[in-house]
Amino acid sequence: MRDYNPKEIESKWQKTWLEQGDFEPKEDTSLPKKYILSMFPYPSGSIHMGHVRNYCIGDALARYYRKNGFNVLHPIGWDAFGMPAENAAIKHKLHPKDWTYSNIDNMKKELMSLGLSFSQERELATCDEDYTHWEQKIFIDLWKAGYVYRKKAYLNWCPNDKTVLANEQVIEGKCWRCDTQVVQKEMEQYYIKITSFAQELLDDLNLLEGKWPNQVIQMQRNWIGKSSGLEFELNLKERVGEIEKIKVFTTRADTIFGVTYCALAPEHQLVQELFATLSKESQDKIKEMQNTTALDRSIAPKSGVPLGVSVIHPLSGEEIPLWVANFVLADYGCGAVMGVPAHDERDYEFAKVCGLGVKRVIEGGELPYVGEGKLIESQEFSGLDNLEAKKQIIALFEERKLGEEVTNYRLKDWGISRQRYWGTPIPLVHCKECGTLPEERLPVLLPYDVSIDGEGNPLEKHPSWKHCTCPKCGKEALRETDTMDTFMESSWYFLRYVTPKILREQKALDEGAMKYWLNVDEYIGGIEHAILHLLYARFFTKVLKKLGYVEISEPFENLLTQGMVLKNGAKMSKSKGNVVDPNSIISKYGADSARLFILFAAPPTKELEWNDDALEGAYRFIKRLWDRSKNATPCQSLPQVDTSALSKESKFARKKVYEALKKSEEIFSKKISGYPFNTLISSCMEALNALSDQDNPQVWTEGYFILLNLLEPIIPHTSYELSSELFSLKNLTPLKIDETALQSESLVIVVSVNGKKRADIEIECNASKEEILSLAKESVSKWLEGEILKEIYVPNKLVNFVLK
Ligand code: ANZ
Ligand code: ZN
Repeated sequence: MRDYNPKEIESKWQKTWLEQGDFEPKEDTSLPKKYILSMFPYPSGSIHMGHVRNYCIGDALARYYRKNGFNVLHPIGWDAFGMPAENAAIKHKLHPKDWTYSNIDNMKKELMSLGLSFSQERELATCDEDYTHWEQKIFIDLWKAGYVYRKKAYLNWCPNDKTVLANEQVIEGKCWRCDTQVVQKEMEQYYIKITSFAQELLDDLNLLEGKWPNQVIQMQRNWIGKSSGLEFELNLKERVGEIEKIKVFTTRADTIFGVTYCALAPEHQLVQELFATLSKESQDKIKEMQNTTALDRSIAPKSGVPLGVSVIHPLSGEEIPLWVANFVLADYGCGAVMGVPAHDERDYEFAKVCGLGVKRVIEGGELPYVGEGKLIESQEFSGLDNLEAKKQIIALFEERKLGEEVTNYRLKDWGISRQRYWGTPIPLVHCKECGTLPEERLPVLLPYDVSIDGEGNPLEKHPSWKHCTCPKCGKEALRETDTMDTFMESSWYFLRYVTPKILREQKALDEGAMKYWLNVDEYIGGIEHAILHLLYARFFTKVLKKLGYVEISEPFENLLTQGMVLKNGAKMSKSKGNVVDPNSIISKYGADSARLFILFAAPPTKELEWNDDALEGAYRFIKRLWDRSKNATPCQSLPQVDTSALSKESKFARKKVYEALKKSEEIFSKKISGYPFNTLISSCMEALNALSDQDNPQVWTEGYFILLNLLEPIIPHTSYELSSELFSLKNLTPLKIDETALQSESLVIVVSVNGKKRADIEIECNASKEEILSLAKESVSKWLEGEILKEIYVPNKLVNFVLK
C-alpha cells in the first residue's frame, strides 16, 4: 500500500468529480430531493475559517443525501455587490467589477480545494448581468403591485465629500475619509412595504418552531415588535399655524392621569412649525438631536427642549407642557408620547433632567414603578386594577371618539436606495411629462467607465449614463441613479439557483422546478444574519407568492446557525490578528484533515476553539485509516461475515462498526438534533480501534466497507480513494444495520493487582467504566489490602490496581 498522500488523491478526486458532473442535480423529479444551502459568501478575496466551517457542514449533508439516493441541489454563488468593492476602487484604484470577479476566481479555487460538492452549473454572482435583469424584473413587479414607494428620509451626509455615508462609514460622528462632521440630510428614498406583511411574518414564525433555533425565532419576533395600545389626540391650548392638536401612542392607557408632560420627536412637524420662535440655544440643541442617528440617540443621556406651548389633557382638562425629547423616535407610533415619569424609566429620567413633575397613579414599589397595581388619583378609575382600568379607559376613548385602540409594529418599511455605484440599478425613469416609470427594456446595466473617488454618487456624476428616453413618450428623460441595497440580492438567490436556465430564457420561472425543489431543506449560516437577511428573504418569499412566482410561504424549512470559530477564546478575525489561514492548513495536512478537524472539534452550533494538536490528531486518524486498509480484502458488495465462530474481540468490533452506522442514521434522521458530526466521528474512531484489536479478515472488510461509507461526507477524498480501490465505490450506497451485531455481548477481561493477574471477569460490552471497575474490585477483593494508588483501565482488555 502506498503512503497516504493527500495532495495527490485530493486533486485527483476533485478533478474526477467535476469531470463526471457528480454534483449536478438531476432533472428527474420523481426522485426524493434535498435542497442543501450554506449562505453564500461575500467575495472579499480569500476564505477564512468561518467559511470552512459553514461549507463543510453543508457539504457533509449534501454528500450524505446524495449517497443515500436523494437528488441533491447544493449550489454556491457570490453576494457580489457592496461597499468593499467601491472602497477598493477609492483606495487602490481598482475597478469594482474587476476586483470582484478576480476575488471570486480566487475564492472559488480555495473553496473547491476543500473538495466541496457544489453544483458548477448553477453558480452565480449577484453582479452578473442576468441576475441584474431578473432582480430588476422583480423590482418592477413589486412597483406595479404597489409595494414600492418614495419618501423623504434622513441620511448621513458628508458636506465635504458631498456624499451619503453608510452607518459603518461614520466614525464617532465623523466621515471615515475626511474626518468632517457628518450631518443628517433629508433626501427622497425608495421604500419597500415590508410592513404590509408584518403580521404574516410574525404568524408564520409558528411554522418554524422546532425547525429554526428558538433564539432566532425570538429575535425575529422582537424585530417585528408588535404592540397594541391607545392612539389619541390632545388639543393644543392655542393653535400653531394650521396645527390644532397632536397625536400620541401609548401602551399604558391606564397611566393617563399620571401625565406631566408630552414630548415630540425633533423631526415632528409641530417642531418645524415652532422652530423660528425658539431661542438660538434651543434651536442648536434640536439640530444636534436631528444630526444624531436614532441608534445613538437611544443610548445618549436624555435631553430636551421646552416648546413654550401646552396641550390639554383629554380627561382632566389640565394644561400639559410640550417638549422636544431626544429619545422620541420620529418613525415609531405617532412620533410623540405622553410622558408618565412615575411609571416609565425613560420618562422618569427625562423628567429628572428637565425638572418636570412626577405624579404617581398606580400603587406599588419605588418610583419609577413599572409593575401592576391599583389605580389612585385617577377619577372614577381609582381603585381598579390597572389592567382592568386600561380596558375601561380605552373603551371610554373609543366611545367618546377621542382615540382608538391600534396595533403598532416596530418593523419599518425597508429603505432600499443607495447612492452608490456598485449595486443593482433601480430600473426607473423620470420623465417631465409622464412622471416616474419603470424601464422595462431590461437589464439596465451599470456603465463601466466611471470615476470612483469617494465624492458624490458616481452614477450621478457620469456624463451620459443617466440621460435616456422615456419608455412611454419617447422624449428625453433621466434614469434613476440610486442603486439597490445589497440585501435585495440575497433575498431571492435561493430561488435563482432553482431555475437558472429558465430565467435566462425570458420566462419568469419554471413552475415544475420550483414546485419540486422548494423550499430549502437545510439552510446553514451565521447567527449574524438572524434578523435582517432572514427577514427580508422571508418577506420576498411571501410577496413573490402573492405575485404568483412561488407557492411556498417560508423559504427555509430548517435553519442551522453555526457557532463561531475562536482562537485563544476570541473570535478569529483579522482585526484581532488571530486568524489561521485555511489555505496553509490544506497545503500542509490536506483538505480531509481540515474537514475532519472542523467537524470533530465541536458540534456545528457550538463555538469552536482552534487547536493545533487536534488538527494533528485528525491527520493521524486519517493516516491510520489509510494504513490499516491493507487488512481489508477487495470485494464488490458487503461481505457476509460467518458469525458462528467469532472471537469476543471480533464480535465487539462488529458491534462498534454497526453502532457507528446507527449513530449516522440517528444524526441524519434528526433523532439526535443539531447534526453532531463530532459524535459520528468518535464512533468511527472507536470502531477503527476495535477492528484493530481483532484479526478476522471478514470483520475487517465488513468494517471498512461501512466505515468508508460513513466517513465519506466528512473526508470524501480519502474515502473515495480507498473505496474505489477496495470496493469499486460499491460501498457508497445506502447500508442496512445488522441488528444482531448490535446486541449486547459479554467480554472477558483480565483483572490484576500490581501487575499480577488475579482474575478473569465477564462484562457486558456496553458496561460503563464505573460498573467494570466495581466488578473488578469485587473479584480481587482479597488482594486489595492497603490504599489503592491508581486504577488503570484498558477498555475491553484489563483492569490493574496499583497498591501502596
Ligand atoms: C405612556 C407610558 C406610560 C408608556 C408608561 C409606557 C409606560 P412599545 O411597547 O415598544 O410599543 N413611545 C411611543 N411612541 C414612541 C416614540 N415614537 N418614541 C419613543 N417612545 C415612544 O412602546 C410603546 C411605549 O413607548 C408607549 O407607551 C410610549 O410610552 C413610548 F408607564 O406611553 B408609553
Ligand atoms: Zn415621458
